[in-house]
Amino acid sequence: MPPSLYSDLMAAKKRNEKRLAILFDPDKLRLEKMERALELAVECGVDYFFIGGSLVVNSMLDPLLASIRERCKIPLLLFPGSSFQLSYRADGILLLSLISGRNPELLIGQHVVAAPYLKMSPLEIISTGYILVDGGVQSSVQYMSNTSPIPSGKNDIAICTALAGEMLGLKTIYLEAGSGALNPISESMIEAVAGTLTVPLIVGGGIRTPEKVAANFRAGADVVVVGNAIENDPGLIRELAAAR
Ligand code: 1GP
Repeated sequence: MPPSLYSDLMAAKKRNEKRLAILFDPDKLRLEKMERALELAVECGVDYFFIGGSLVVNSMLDPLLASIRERCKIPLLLFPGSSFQLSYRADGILLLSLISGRNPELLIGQHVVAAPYLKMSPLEIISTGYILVDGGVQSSVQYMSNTSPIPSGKNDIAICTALAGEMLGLKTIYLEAGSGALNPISESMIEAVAGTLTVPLIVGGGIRTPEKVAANFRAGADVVVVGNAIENDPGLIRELAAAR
């Protein structure tokens, strides 16, 4: 049996090896740009593709997963905005519980609906404590989830939320500033949260430069996620990958 995505991620964390994830939102995808992004991702050894978005109103999810799989073996992880965004064609799913919020649907409700599907599926399930932090502009996640993000300067709240998530058994913690955030998660918050966790820390939202990727890794992120910046300019993948 191949090693699981999660044990591989934990092993990488122990070796202090960093991972880059590219987020494809099926709604925003432009095919010509995706082709280029895939080529470069393979060439540069990108570690994961995360697939999902806050809405996903088109029916592109299955065809998108199939067409990426035809072209490369980079692991495909669903990053679903709702229980409608599920597919057997991925390798795994970040099963997100929005632990920064107090919306029961996103803490446990949608998970109950999705559980029978997931139980039957071949997907590897990686439970994830999803923590939304204020990124300086109202994000789609904030609006759609009807929750308040953690204020960007409140490292203590982020630490306690992440710790509670780990204590509840969640396998990773994801600090999210929201897609297109003006202010990505601060290095000081990443450092504070990473310092208290034993599970892998994923960071995303508003990350646009290799310098920022490198700074996030130095601060303790195990996985950095970039979406918009690559959708705009797939050529950036080379520099982002070199920042690991
Ligand atoms: C993934 O939402 C982010 O965590 C992606 O954000 O699109 O701003 O890179 P960007």
